[in-house]
Amino acid sequence: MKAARAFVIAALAAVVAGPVLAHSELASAVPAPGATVAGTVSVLTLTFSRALAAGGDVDLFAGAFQAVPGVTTTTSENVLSARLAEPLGLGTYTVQWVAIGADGHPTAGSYQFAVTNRPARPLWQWALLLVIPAMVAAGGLVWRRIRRPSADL
Ligand SMILES: [Cu+2]
Repeated sequence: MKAARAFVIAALAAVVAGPVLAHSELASAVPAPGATVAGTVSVLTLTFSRALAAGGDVDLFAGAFQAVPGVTTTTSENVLSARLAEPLGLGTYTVQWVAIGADGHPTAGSYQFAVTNRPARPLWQWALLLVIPAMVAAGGLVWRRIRRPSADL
C-alpha cells in the first residue's frame, strides 16, 4: 500500500514537473511547416511552447540552400519573428531556427514551405464579377423601357 502511494506521488510529480523541465519547442509557425502559400511571404512567425530569451535566430534558404539575404529576427515572449527585406518569390524554402529558452537551453530545428505566387481571389471579387454584369444588364433593360415606354406594349 505504501509502495502504491509512493508510485502515485511520483507519477503526479512527474506530470507537474514535466512542463517545467521541458525546453522551448516549436509549437506552430506561419507559414506552417509543409505549407504551400499562394501569394507572397514577407514575414515568418515561429511560436514556441515556452518563453524565449534573446539570441534566437532564423535563417532562410531558397531552393538548393542559397541563403536568403535580409532576414531580421526579433524575439518577443514565445515568438520568433523573421522579417524579410523582400517578399519571397516562387519556390521552395527551408527555415532553420535556433531558439534560446528562458531557462537558457537552446533548441534548433528546420522545416520547409513553398510559395506559388498565385494569389487566391477573395470571394467578394468573385461576387462583384457576377453582380456587376447583372446590374449592367438590368440597367440596360430599364433604360430601354424609360426611353421607349410604348415601343413594344
Ligand atoms: Cu530547457
